[in-house]
Formats: sequence, structure tokens, C-alpha cells
Amino acid sequence: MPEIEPGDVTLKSLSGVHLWHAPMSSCSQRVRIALAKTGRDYVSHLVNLEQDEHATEAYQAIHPKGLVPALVDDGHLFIESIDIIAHLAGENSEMTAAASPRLLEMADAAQTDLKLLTFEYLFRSGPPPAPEKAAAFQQAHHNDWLTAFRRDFAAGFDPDRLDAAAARTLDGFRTLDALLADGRRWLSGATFSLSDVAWMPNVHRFRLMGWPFERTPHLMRWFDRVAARPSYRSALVDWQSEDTASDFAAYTAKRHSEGTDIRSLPALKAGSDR
Ligand SMILES: N[C@@H](CCC(=O)N[C@@H](CS)C(=O)NCC(=O)O)C(=O)O
Repeated sequence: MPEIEPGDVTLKSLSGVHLWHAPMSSCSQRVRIALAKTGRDYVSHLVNLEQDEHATEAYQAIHPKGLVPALVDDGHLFIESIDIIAHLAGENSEMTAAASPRLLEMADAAQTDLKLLTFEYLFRSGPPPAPEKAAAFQQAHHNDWLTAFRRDFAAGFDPDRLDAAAARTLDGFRTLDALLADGRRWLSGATFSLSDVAWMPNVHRFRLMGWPFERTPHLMRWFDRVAARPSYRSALVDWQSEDTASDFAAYTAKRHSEGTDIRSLPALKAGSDR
């Protein structure tokens, strides 16, 4: 979805770039990478997802689905991270021209599975929200998909749902690996493009979960290359607190020792011929 009409009409009078985002959100990371790459300054509006700030009426008047990120550029509102990075890069840039629409669509579609697996294998490390806080979110947030997702998370995700998400994720990473097997440096060829921007946060996120990237060695080497870029540090790593990173690492290690980590899913079990 390209530009949308804001519910909050005061957005139309904003000048420059304004970004509503969250430190750890993969869709926000994507947009911050594009901003770093284009060198555009922006006004940062942090939305505290842990405190459910995206359930306020004020924020839902900015983003109609109550999600991050949202971006305003000289009074024009954009949501959907893939649309936002395309807008920032501009139609005529090298980053856009070199990108593959199919890889951008795949990155967009991969979001639901990334979210499910993140909640299960990283966010479950924290204490569950207090019942009154959970109830307030259900009441305040208008996005039925998100409120149902929160309820499913609290009840415990269906193991088949987790396994299916992992199987689709593996297929996606294998597709990228196969493209990179021809020796290309970046996902869509010789030029760093929006395809790379779109996929960087996904690989970063699954590494935190201990995903078996050894099965996709070309993708692993691609990630080493993107991780050496300054935008990886400034848009992803610098936004992730050391405490968060070490809590996730400890939780991933704990689940690994219990045999309940992401690698224990049938779709990913070593020796599985998927
Ligand atoms: N397709 C959307 C997805 C946006 C989305 O799912 N955002 C997540 C963070 S990456 C969010 O706002 N989550 C809020 C929540 O889980 O409560 C995009 O690419 O911008």
C-alpha cells in the first residue's frame, strides 16, 4: 500500500521525515537501514511496544493497523515497511532499480512467520503481561489480527503452527541461498539494493534464535558482508541493548539445553530432508 490518508490530519503539516518505530522491530530496522543508506535525517518517535503505546487512540490515528513503522515525509504518510523503503530509495535510484520485486514480496510475506517464531523463541523469555495489562490491550487495540495473536501467545502457540512457520522460513532462506550460490555479492546481483535492506533484519532476527544457518552457507556469507556495513550497526545493533541481547542469548541457550529450541522443530531437525 503506498501513501495513505492519515486519520490524524495534523500529520499533513509535518515537514521533513518523521519515523514512528521501535528499537527491536524488524520492520523498523528495515526502514532505519534505508534511512542510513539514503543519508536522510529524521525525527524519531519511539513507540514503546512493551508498554503497548501502539494501542493508544493517538497512535492508531497515525497507523490504522496500530503497528510500527509509520513514516511521514513532508506531510505524506506511508505505512508498510517495504513501501516505506521503496519510497525512501526513490523510483530512480540504483537501490530500487537493482532490487528484485519478488524478493521484496517474499520479505514482506515472511513477516508473519518471523513474528510468530520471535514471540515463541525470544519474547517468551520475559514474564507474561499482568492480566489487567493484557485485558486493557485487548480492549484498546482495534487490530483484530493482533489481539488474536496476543491471545494465542498467552495460551501457547499450536506446535503445528510453529512448525509450519519454520518450514516456510527455511524454504525462503533456501531460495536466497540458491540465488547467492552463483557467486553474486548481493541478493539481486552486483549492487547492494532494497532486496538486501529488506532481508537483513530477518537474518539478524533468526540468528538470535539460533537458526541453523549452517544449512544455507551462501546466505551466511552474504550476512557477514551486510553485517560489515555501517548501516547494520547504526540501524540494528546500536538499537538493541546489551541486556536484551544477553537475555535472548541466555533464553536461546536454555531452550537448547532443554531440547525445546527452534532447532527442535520437526521441520528443522538435523537430518530432516526438507
Ligand atoms: N507488514 C507490516 C508489518 C508491521 C508489523 O508487524 N510491525 C510489528 C513490529 S515488526 C508491530 O508493530 N508489532 C506490534 C505487536 O506485536 O504488538 C510492515 O512491513 O510494516
